[in-house]
Amino acid sequence: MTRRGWSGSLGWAALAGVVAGGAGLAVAELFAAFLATGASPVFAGGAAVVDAVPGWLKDLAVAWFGTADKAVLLGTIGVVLAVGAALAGVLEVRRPPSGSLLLGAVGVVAAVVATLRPGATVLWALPSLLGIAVGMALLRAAAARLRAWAPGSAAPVTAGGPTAAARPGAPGRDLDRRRFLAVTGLSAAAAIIALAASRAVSAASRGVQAVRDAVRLPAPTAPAEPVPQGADLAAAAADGDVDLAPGDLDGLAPYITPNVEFYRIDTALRVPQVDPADWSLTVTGLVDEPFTLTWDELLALPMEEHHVTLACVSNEVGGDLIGNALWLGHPVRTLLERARPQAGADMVLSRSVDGFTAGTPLDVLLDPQRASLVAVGMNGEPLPAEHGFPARLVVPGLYGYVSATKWVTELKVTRFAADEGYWTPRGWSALGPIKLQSRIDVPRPGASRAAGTVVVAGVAWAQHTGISGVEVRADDGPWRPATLAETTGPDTWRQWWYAWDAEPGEHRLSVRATDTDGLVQTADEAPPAPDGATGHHTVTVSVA
Ligand SMILES: Nc1nc2c(c(=O)[nH]1)N[C@H]1C(S)=C(S)[C@@H](COP(=O)(O)O)O[C@H]1N2
Ligand SMILES: [Mo]
Repeated sequence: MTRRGWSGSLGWAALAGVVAGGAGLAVAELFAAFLATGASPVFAGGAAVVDAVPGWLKDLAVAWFGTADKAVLLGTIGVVLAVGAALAGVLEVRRPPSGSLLLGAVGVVAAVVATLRPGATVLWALPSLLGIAVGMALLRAAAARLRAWAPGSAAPVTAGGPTAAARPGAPGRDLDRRRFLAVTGLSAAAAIIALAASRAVSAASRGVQAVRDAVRLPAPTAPAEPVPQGADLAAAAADGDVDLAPGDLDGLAPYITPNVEFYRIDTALRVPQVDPADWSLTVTGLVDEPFTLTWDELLALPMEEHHVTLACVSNEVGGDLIGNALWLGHPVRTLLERARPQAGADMVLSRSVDGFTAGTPLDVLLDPQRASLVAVGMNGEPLPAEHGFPARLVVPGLYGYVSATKWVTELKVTRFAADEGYWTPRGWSALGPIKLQSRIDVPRPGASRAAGTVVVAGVAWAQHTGISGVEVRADDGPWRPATLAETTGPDTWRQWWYAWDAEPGEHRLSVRATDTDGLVQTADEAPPAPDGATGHHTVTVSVA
């Protein structure tokens, strides 16, 4: 065997492995598309990785890749699987059946992982098992043909010397080569067909999109507090209501965040597609009267509207994992009161269809002064699928990870001593009140401005307490009061602006807020974990 032939057959072996593995995976995906999308080995495996990776790695992934973190994860899984399958191909040709056993082991692991996903049944093992059986059979067949065609690729030639087929120019070789290529080519074709079919089947889940688009939300029995004219500075500037040129505010987050721009944070690799016809909300646990509501029953209840600014605990100082929306929903409080919580209960564990849970203090949810909603509408539309369609929780004043369960299906009244939400065992605090914070949106870091009056603007938030003041300073100068925009109330962020008299040079601009309790935002820097970042947002600008 020449070197060239040796490496050439290694390449064929690797290709056979990748094709067989790919075909097995495609078969598994197709089966999963029919059975349960969550049973797909790729997504069950990916979700298991998401749940298992340590918090610091997850934070790093978000920091590096932002909202592309899920695509990067799936891409990485794809590369690892392809390399593993290539290895299985080489092993199967050289030391049968070690390669197909390797594939089988991966398939069994995938099957077990799938059965451990939230809401899984033992049936969820089937797609992986069936897929891997197909992959193993294809690999064995391809490897046998390849060994016959290029025997140098097998384990060191044993006593007795090369077989007839191995001799150059032997008539059998051509036939074996054609057989190998046929097996591999047919496997590849089967993989492509299975993949296309599974895409077609999952396209049916887009049906939920059509159902969402057809939903007519009820009118609120208690409509929203009106948004004051001066809550959105850019709009006010455009109307001539404040002495600012609209262009001065380019980059300032709008008071209401449009749904398409609203940040999205969750552990779901595939957005759950929940048909309201199959959905229900159960109130259970330490209650005297557990009950279940259907979608129609929920929509028939009185609906309230409320502006609430959601924030993620992972938001860095100056970050954009925060957004403000008008939510339509039914108060969580009345649902809990109807179920009649028992003495000793102090937490509500809300659960999503995808297994995510959040632990919220019961007294917060029972507080008549706090508009905690089972929300069905967001800025006048049904919830977008990524934001929890058909229903989610929205609790003013608490970070999302302890309150804002999307695709919510269960409210379990319980005790902090007995239950914990998804993020608590992963190093995040059991309680997550939103911390007083402020952000400079204008100018952007690194921006250049002409000397003279420079408009500085941004947002500040202290949900459910409210913002009473914002101050800005340049370099180590004195804190100067900014002008506050109006707001609907304490549950949302508040815009602010400041006319800075800028002199030439490089300058650092910082902001700090004060809440209506008189608390001044701390300069102490803390990272997001375990209960929210602190410190002053500072941007550097150059003035010429
Ligand atoms: N089902 C589910 N709900 C969830 C989460 C999740 O991972 N799964 N993440 C929570 C977190 S950490 C935040 S900050 C908010 C974000 O809500 P949004 O994506 O609508 O902005 O959703 C919360 N609800
Ligand atoms: Mo979050």
